[in-house]
Amino acid sequence: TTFKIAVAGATGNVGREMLGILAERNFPASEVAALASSRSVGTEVSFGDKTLKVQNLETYDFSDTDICLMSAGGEVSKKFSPKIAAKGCIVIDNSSAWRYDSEVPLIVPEVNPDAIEGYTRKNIIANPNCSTAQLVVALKPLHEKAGIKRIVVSTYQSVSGSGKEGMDELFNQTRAVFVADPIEAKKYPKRIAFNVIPHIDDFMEDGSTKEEWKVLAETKKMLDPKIKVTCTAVRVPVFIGHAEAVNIEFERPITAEEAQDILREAPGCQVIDKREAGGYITPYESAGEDATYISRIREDSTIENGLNIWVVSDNLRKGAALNTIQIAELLVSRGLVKGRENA
Ligand code: 11C
Repeated sequence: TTFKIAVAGATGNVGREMLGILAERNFPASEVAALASSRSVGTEVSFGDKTLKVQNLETYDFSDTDICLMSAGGEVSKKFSPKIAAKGCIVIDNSSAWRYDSEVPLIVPEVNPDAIEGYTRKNIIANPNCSTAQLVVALKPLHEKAGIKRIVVSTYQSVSGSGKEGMDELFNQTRAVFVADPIEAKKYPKRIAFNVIPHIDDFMEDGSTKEEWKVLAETKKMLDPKIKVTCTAVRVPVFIGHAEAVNIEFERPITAEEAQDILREAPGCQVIDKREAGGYITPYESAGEDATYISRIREDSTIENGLNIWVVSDNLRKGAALNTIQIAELLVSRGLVKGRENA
């Protein structure tokens, strides 16, 4: 059986990564359409060793498309996803538009695969925020073992999380520093080159940012609504790979050694934890990789049943494109999407 796939937002950071991963994993696609706004129509994007001409999302006929992987931003998704879903095409959306809708499952296949069955209510499935995806992959097996009560998360998020413009801004400002040109800040409210910015997404009434709220709301929805979550989200001058320092308080005792053993066996996780110079992962090494890496696993003796961990993953892959394609694979493996028999 093969499936007709559309990638909406195909020219963006995540859209291009989606096309790359579909090809890399040999997704059983009979056809892949690259879609974007009318501005990008006619440009070309790579799909494995082929190139695809970008078609217009606004006029594309979805009636015989099985799955639409959507990464075109929240506003576009709000407008188009219901229309696409009404044509019988399942939308897997990477924006925050549908994540908090009780009729839309929010899925990380290693964490809550069974929740996918709820997709039929809207024909839409949501993909989490990049910071949450890698976090819950690491937390799930620990939660099963010792029950998580509360987590304190500090993120170190790369500029690719804010799209190509974020990457260009880091590059241009870094170059400007070296050639002593004036520094222009367009994408971020402060300079990002050789700096860190404690502000991602909009501010909310209680003083937290939307990014920090997303980590909280999405962790509760996917892992356990009883877990208390507090987060500080920080943008750092790194191109690809988000890192997170996570302090965890458990219901029951768990040693660092037990946590290491559990994480070594856990799906999607890779432990790199040598307790010596260089014996840990950094975002730079995570770029282009699929795993959620965990390092610096140690007990926190300032609280009862406490652990600290360092979690790193490629935000464009597990944080976005890879997870979306794993959701599509889950639909296929559970027989939830029809597709067509090969001739
Ligand atoms: C960032 N986490 O790094 C954001 C990007 O809700 O899907 C993804 C925003 C989202 O800026």
